Amino acid sequence: MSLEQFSIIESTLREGEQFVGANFTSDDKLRIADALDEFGVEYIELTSPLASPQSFEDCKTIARRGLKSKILTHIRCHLDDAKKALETGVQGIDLVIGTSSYLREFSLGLAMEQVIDRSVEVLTWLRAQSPDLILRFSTEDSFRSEEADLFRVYLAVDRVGVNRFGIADTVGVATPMRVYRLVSGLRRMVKADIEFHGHNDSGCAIANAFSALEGGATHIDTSILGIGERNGITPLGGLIARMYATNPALIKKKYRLKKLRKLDEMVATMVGVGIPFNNYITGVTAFTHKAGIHSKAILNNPETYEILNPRDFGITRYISIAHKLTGWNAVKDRAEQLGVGLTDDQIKDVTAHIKALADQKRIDINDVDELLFRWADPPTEMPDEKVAPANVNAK
Ligand code: HCA
Ligand code: CU
Repeated sequence: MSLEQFSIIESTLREGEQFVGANFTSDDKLRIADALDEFGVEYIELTSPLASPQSFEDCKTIARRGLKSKILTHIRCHLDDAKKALETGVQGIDLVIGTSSYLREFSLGLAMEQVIDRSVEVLTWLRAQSPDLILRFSTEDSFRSEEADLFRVYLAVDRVGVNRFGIADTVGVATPMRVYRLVSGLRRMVKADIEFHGHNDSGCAIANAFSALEGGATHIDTSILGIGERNGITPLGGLIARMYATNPALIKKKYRLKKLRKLDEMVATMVGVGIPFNNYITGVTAFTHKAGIHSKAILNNPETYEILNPRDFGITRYISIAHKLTGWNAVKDRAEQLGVGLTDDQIKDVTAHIKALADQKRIDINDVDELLFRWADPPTEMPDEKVAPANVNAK
């Protein structure tokens, strides 16, 4: 059910602000919020209004902006935080408190009983102030907390009437199986929505988010490019790739996928990083095919080696042909792009030549083009005007 009905809580403007390179101005925040809204995320989470005076002002401005995405802010479990958050006019407040012994001992200095009492106190107060506020309660470091402690605090808080429970893999220690077990356990106990927030320290953030949905979670936290503390959380694009692979029609309907590339590029620039070459969807090699066997099949039917259709994301696939693994079908396609008429036998000859040349040195698309023109009958000079490399919008 959740795989069809999930919502994204986009936390670039909260968890993402905790990325070492992030230092968003008010204007940056508005640009990010507007772009996320256009993309179609259901919720946007903002840094606590207590973080700084400007954070408070920005929360108010974004809350009043009339975006379709619901605006949330994120606070500690303190009455003072709750009061300030209410003043911002956001639609929902995400509360978090540490429940692992690490955080209770070395950060909060609270026993589990005190964690429960404080959570109930703050949530009860908030609920009394505003019956319509979307209230979320989350346990920081859930996967290094005692399961019995988690369920005790969840049940106590459930009686106050929270809309959503959060499970947070704060240190990136969880695995898909563990996430599935914890989420489905909670799913059986409470009726409220369930959110999963997963860090990526051991590379499981996307898989864990997916597993959470399979276990009955309803909301997933993301940030653009995954930015956040340390190496960050489930990336928006990665979650989109994962969910599209399961149900393309749903994802195409829910989100404006062609906006993803601009979002990734904009935030990469703002925080001073490049988009990794192997990034989901927007990485420079995400739709590049190389080996001859792959290229041939891609030219016949791209679904042979692609579960994501680049066109849905406004991106073009690319077939790389200037190397020793090349194949004659891809070389033929390039000859057709250049308008060089060669028979299949001739193309096979050129291909053998390309491979031999690539064994000697590193070659590029210009070397291939030159060979193709030379093989033409009569041989033709390569024109000055270059034909763009073999972007393939295969049949
Ligand atoms: C933090 C910790 C947090 C909170 C997640 C949540 C985490 O405040 O930086 O509110 O569910 O990873 O535990 O991001
Ligand atoms: Cu986090």
